[in-house]
Amino acid sequence: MRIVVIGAGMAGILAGIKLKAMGLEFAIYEKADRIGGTWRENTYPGLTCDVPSHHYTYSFARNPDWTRHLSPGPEIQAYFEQCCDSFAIRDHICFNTGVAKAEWDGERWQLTLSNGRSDSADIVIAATGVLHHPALPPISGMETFEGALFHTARWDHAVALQDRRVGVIGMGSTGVQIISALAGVCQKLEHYVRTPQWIMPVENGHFSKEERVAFRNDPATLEAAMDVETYTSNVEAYTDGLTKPDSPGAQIWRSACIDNLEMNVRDPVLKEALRPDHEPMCKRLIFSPDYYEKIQHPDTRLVRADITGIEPEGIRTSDGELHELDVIALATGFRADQFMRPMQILGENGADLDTLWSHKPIAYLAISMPGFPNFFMLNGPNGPVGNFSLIDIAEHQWNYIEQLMAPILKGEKATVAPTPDAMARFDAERIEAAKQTVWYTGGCQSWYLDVDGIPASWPWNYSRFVEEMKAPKWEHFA
Ligand code: N01
Repeated sequence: MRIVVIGAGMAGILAGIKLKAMGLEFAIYEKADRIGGTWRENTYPGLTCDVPSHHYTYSFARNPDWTRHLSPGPEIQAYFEQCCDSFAIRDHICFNTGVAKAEWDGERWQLTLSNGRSDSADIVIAATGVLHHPALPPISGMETFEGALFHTARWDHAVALQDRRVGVIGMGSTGVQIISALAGVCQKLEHYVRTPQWIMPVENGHFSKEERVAFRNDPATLEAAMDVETYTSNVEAYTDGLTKPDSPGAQIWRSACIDNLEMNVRDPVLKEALRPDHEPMCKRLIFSPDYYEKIQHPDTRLVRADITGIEPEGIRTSDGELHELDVIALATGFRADQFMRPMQILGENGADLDTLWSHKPIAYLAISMPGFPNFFMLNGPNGPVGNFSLIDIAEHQWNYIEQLMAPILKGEKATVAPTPDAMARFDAERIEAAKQTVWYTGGCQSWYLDVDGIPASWPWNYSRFVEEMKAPKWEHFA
């Protein structure tokens, strides 16, 4: 039995660690020259995980050394590097090797690699991530800009920012973190915001040296500091708020965002310019300790006028103003419907996943597809992607995938894939539930919405997800 994992980001590393512990033969193919996925590709100033540090770690590899309550990106990258070494999976990773094609030949998966070589596997685990194809805005004249222009996931660190005129387009979590980091650093910092977002206040203090020593010497201290019970009940309350927008829990989150704006933006004109016109949590909630403070920095300016084009000297807005700039950062998000594409994946009878997903991607419980035997996804389509730890989500999914793999590994079943009927019924139920969520009812556009305007995220609460992941319903599989 040979297993191939595609991608060496957070989820692929998890798969590698688990497969190693199971004593199985496996390879991880990684298109880049380093592990890390999103934490490798995003290096923008201010990059921070908005999930509390100690909860954004594998449950079996706690890290006493996080320096802050919310970890900076480079620390997270270093953590994953460290995990690869301490669990000895680096030798299993083939770097600079993408999977161009995976084809089911009736018995096994035949893989064509980007370097022209081939491989085969009994089981394929796709751990290719969700947000990795930058969405470039259709703004005219971008190619004419004489300064530096790049997407935030392709940050050009050769470009100096100090004493320069910098424009950041977009107010998602990325744009907000960049404004927080660059306010007061640049000569002029402009934030171009088409749709203001709600901001949840959060503290981001440092762990003292003493705390970190205590965490290292006594794991019980670390577990106590994590307070898993409270964290889990917060996640539950949060997902309840998303899925039942009228619930008292949702009201608490809503009020916290509204109070944050009311209390922390002094100028009434700026306050109104920053006031969203949709429900809090409709777009993925932004957590920030200081965005409102930083947007009020004397050298920082909010620009709400629409962008009409980019010119050699800068950005032109609908009020006719030309904003002269040296650097433009596109914090314009990602194409969330891409998953492992452009990889070609051919299942039973030559069925092409790209064709099946040409309207929009679907998957049974976000993990598997009918007609694609022994092919399992971590963080696949319509799974839980929200303001909670994707590591925790991937661990639950792995627990489920391990159970799907068991009969194959034992030779009890040659293949495992969901039935078309289970897929269809799951997706119909999912879509109905998605229409009750605040992502749908809250009156906003966001990357959660698919091409039909249906939220492409787990539409039930956290405990339902945990329950579903406990064990496969075998009657849904062939
Ligand atoms: O992207 P986004 P992001 N003209 O899609 C604007 C994760 N993440 O990179 O709302 C002008 O949220 C767009 O405007 P509008 C997290 O899951 C996690 O910030 O469409 N503006 C919006 O303001 C997050 O949700 C962390 O009107 C244009 C922005 O660009 C996800 O990544 C940190 C435009 C895009 O916001 C994506 O966040 C960072 C145009 N033509 C990110 N096109 C953590 O801390 C787009 N926009 C874990």
